[in-house]
Amino acid sequence: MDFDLGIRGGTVATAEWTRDCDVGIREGRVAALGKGLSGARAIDAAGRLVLPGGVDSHCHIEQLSSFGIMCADDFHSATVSAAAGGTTTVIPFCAQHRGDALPDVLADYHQRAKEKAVIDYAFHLIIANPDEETLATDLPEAIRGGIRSFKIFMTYDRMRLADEQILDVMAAARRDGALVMVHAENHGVISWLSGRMVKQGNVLPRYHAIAHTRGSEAEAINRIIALAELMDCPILVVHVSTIEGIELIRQARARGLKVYGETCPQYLFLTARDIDAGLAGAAFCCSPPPRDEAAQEACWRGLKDGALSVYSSDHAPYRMDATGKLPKGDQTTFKDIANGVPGLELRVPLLFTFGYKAGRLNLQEFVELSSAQHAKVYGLYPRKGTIAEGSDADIAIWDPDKRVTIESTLDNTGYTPYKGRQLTGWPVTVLSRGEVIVDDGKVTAARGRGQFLAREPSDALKPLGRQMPEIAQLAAWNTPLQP
Ligand code: DUC
Ligand code: ZN
Ligand code: ZN
Repeated sequence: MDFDLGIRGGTVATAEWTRDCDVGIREGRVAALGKGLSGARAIDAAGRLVLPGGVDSHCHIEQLSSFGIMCADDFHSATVSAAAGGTTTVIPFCAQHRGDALPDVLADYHQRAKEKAVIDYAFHLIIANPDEETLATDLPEAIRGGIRSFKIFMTYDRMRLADEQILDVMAAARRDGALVMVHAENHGVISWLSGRMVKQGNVLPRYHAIAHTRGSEAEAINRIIALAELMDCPILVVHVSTIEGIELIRQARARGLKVYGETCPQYLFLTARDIDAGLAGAAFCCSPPPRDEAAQEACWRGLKDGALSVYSSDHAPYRMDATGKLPKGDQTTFKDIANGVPGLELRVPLLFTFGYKAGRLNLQEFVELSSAQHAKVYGLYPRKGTIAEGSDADIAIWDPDKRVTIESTLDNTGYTPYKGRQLTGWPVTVLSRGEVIVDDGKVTAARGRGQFLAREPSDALKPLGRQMPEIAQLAAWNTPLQP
C-alpha cells in the first residue's frame, strides 16, 4: 500500500503516449505509473480512459464585460461547471477597465477566487489603461506575482487600444516576460456598419454577425502580426473564427514568427444561422460571431495542423434576461447584447465526441488540445496538462462509450447553445490534486479548495531575438530603441 490512491486497470494517455497501466498517487501528485500499483484507496478504471484533466486557458468568471455587464458565473458556479466537464484548471481574466489601478483589480480577483474556486486557477490580465504607472510599475509587479499574459482589445469603445498603445504593451511584455493575447477585430468597420444598420432599424441579433465581418477579423490579425513582428513580441490571437484569419496565422508561423492562434467550440459547432432566430438568437451572439461550415472546417484543420495552438471555451456567460443578453427586454438591439456564450463544461466533452470519437483527432491530439498545450503555452507544464511522475494528480477518468444528450449545464447561464446534441463519452470521475471532486458525475468539491497557480515563463513568450531591418539599423547606429 505504497500510495494514497491507485487508479487501476485503465488506459492512460497523455499528449505523447497511450499505455495500459495503473496510476499511483501520493500527496496529491502522480507518484508512479506501472502495473499492480495499490493504494490505501483504489479506483477501478477498467474500460475507462485515464486522461489529464482539462486546462481551459480562456474563460470569463465574475468579470465585468467590455460593456460593463457582470457575467452570470462566480468562481464557484463556473469552476463547479468546469469540473463536471472534466476541466481541472482554468485561466480566467482579471479585467482592468479604464480608470482602474491594476493592484486593486488583482487583489479583488484573488480574494474572490480564493473563497470560491473548486479547482486550481491562474490569471491573465486585461489591459485597458496602459498608462505609465501600469506599464512601468504595475505590470512588472503582476508578472512577478505569476501572471504572465495580458489580453488587449483592438475593438470596443471602452477597451480598445490604439496601435501606439499596443506597441507600448508589447514592449513591456517583451521586457518583462509575458505573452500578449489579442482580440483582433477592426473597430472602424464594426462601428460604421453597426451605425448604418441601427439607423435603418435593422437591430435583430442576426445583424451582429453582419457587423463583425470576416474582413474585419482578417485586417486586425494582419495588423497585429505586423506590430508583433516589429516589436519581436510573441502574441496569441484569441477566438479566431475565419478562414482568412487562420491563414494569416499559418503564414506568420511558416515565417518562424511566434504567433499563436486559439479557437473555441462556438467556431467548431455553431454558425451565423444560429443567431438568425429573432431575439432568441441573442443566446448565440459572441464576438467574433460563428461563421459557416467552411469556417468550421478551417478551424478543425487549423487545430490539426498546428496553425491554431489552443482550443479554449471563451466561456462568457450571460443570462437571457435583463442582467445579460437582453438589457432592454424586447427592445434590445444587437448593439446592447452582452457578447459571449457559455462553454466551460462542454468544451472538452464536445471535442471528445466530435474530435476524438469522430476520428478527426487521435487520442494524443485530443489530450494536447484539451489540456497539454494550454499548460505548455501558459507556463503550467508539466505541473498541469500531463500524467507524469511529479505532476499534480489532476485526472479525468472517461467512460468512452457513455451516451449523453445535452440538456443543461451546472453554470449559471440558464441555457447552453449545445442543447440537444448527442455525445458519446463523458468524464465520470475527476480528480484534482489527487482528491475526487467529481464522483460518478456528481461534483463533490468543497468551495474554496482551488489554489492559485503562479506561472513560469514558457517558451511561447520568449522573443525570437530577430530584429526588423529598421530596428537593426537603429542598433547599428548605436541609437537602439530603449526597452
Ligand atoms: N471577447 C472575449 O474574449 N470574450 C467575450 C467577448 C469578447 O469580446
Ligand atoms: Zn475577445
Ligand atoms: Zn473571452
